Amino acid sequence: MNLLSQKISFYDFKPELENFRDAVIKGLSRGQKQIPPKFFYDETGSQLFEAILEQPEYYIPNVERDLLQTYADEIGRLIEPGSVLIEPGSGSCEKVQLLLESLHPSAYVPMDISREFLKQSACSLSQKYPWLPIYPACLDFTQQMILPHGIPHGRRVVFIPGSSLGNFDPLEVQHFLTGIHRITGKGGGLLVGLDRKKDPSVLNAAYNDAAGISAEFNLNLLTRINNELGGNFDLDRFEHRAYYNDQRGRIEMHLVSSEDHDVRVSDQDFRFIKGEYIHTENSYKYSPDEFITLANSSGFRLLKIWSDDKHLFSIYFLEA
Ligand code: AVI
Repeated sequence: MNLLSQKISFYDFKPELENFRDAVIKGLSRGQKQIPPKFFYDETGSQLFEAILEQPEYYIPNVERDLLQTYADEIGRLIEPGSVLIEPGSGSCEKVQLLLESLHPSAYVPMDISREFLKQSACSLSQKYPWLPIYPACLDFTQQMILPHGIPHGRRVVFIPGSSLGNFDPLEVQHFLTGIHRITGKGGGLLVGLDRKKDPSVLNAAYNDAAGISAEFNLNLLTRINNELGGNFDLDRFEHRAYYNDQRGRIEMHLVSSEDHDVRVSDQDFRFIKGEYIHTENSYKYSPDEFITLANSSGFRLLKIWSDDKHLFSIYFLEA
């Protein structure tokens, strides 16, 4: 599909991918071994993540979809038709489609680090919504938040669904939201979908699905290291562990070594002792008060919050 035949203006800010090898070597050399969760998402990892979204225990997508569908008109009125809608980490641009008819934005700015995926998603979105001007921006939104030139005037509203803010530390979230405040300007909006604190048994089940997909997703990181960095991780010597850390208010994902052994990656040896683990992900859970306080400290004030009956998940609309 030719981008020019559609209302698409593609901007490539040429994001520098953090070198996978450097990050892995650095992470495995630390006292507490760790690898950042963004490296989960090679092709297999992205497919496994899509499969997680289908697991009955992983309630987030269904609850968020129901909320967006139920309150789309109200959300549309609050955001105001004619706004410019910006989505960092837009991926397949699926969730925004639940809002487009009621929002009727003057432009949509999907942002993603994955160039081809961004182009494809923008093209199929444009086919479904030919009236919508789309300005896809290829960038790493955790490193740079820049808007493409030429986007229409109008209220700027940033959309962050899927609880993706939960994968950052609260301090990082505060910096990130402050950066968003800068680009929306005073009067701009922020629409966030974020997972809530709840009975730990519900959380533990969500990250330890019975079909074992979360475990496969976590362990795939080792397969990726073996394939791309010439590693010799033996997947039978590592176990997936995910549990709710009540003190920190977050799910932690680990890969735990089941015995003492050495692993070689890119010509470097790393010693694992039995029970030692690589920390691969945090997924913070927020009570509404906690998130509103955090957003306030970045200059946003709450206008409206929508939650499901079981208080599993909330969608917040805030104003800059
Ligand atoms: C992408 N992110 C919001 C997911 C989460 O729930 O933290 C990633 C995930 N990790 C394991 N399951 C899902």
